[in-house]
Amino acid sequence: MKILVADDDAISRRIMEKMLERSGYEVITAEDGRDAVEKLSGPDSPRLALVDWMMPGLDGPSVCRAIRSRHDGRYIYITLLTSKQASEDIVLGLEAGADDYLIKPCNPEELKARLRTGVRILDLEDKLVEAREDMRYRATHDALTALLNRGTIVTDLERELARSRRENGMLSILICDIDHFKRVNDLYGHAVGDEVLRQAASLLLNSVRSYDLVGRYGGEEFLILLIGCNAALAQRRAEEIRTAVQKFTFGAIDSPLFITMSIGTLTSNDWQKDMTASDLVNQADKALYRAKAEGRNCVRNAQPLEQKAKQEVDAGRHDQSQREQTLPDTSASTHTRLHV
Ligand code: GH3
Ligand code: MG
Ligand code: MG
Repeated sequence: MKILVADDDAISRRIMEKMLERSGYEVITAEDGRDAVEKLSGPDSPRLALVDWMMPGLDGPSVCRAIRSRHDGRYIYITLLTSKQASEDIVLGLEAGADDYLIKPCNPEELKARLRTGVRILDLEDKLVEAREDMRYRATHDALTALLNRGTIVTDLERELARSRRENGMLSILICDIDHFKRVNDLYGHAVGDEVLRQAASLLLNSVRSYDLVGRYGGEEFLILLIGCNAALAQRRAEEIRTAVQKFTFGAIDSPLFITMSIGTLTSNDWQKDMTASDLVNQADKALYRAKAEGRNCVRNAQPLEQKAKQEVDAGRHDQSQREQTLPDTSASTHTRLHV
């Protein structure tokens, strides 16, 4: 384990370095407080530090304060070395952020034992951070597919809607639903259904750019947010996804299994003022229902209300049939290719 030894006195530094190296530490030395703060920065810097109190420039307590004022998430266990014995000095050192202190000259065995305490505390800290990260991941991701879960993708949609309004940027949402998925479960069982969902999820994730977002919205329904894609591009991407799913051989059973997907899309950079994320999903969902009604394995586009209203005013009519724009069905066939 790495340890930083900060002491302006070269001989004390050398003695400490030798002793700690014999105990198995990888020692990094600093000649003053500023040097210490610098060497305690960066992802690979030591997390254990032995810092002399009296140093030119930044003294030990100032080093502690500088380290504790950072918010980089890495905890550094700091032991102050001091010849000060008065309790008010010790209190000052601990209040500056030191974890422990040792009075010089220090007993090597006591120093090693105190450092072992530091290592134990750092291990505990690592486990806590790991547990926190694990909990954060579980709270935001779907357990079966490892995609973003419904709550997270909806929150992301709210954020992207706000950004689209603020920056006038294009935002597309794609709601994708596996066709006749119930048949997969009915014919092959739930475990095969689960495997198909996992593979479909990773296919979707691989079909988008790294800054687009993919979430599991419901059972066999996925929500994709394409950032900065205009309507034509979003349509093309949805078609590509639909085709990729249609062509993909799902390896969930001994023989090849094919499925298809219907997709509803919605794109705009000019959203109605009071429109919420769930209004957007509802509109895309209506386009998805049309895709289902019109044979499945196809993409249908919903036009944002704002644009529809403008067009209706321009056209001077309120023809219900104009309320949703239909893309030509470019799929080779609309029959279900579920080979079940
Ligand atoms: P449609 O083409 O109209 O979408 O038909 P569908 O069969 O895909 O849709 P339906 O809503 O009738 O059925 C969805 C099925 O998805 C029913 C449900 O049991 C299944 N399902 C939902 N979540 C999971 C899951 O986590 N694992 C598995 N194996 N099945 C799931
Ligand atoms: Mg379905
Ligand atoms: Mg469904």
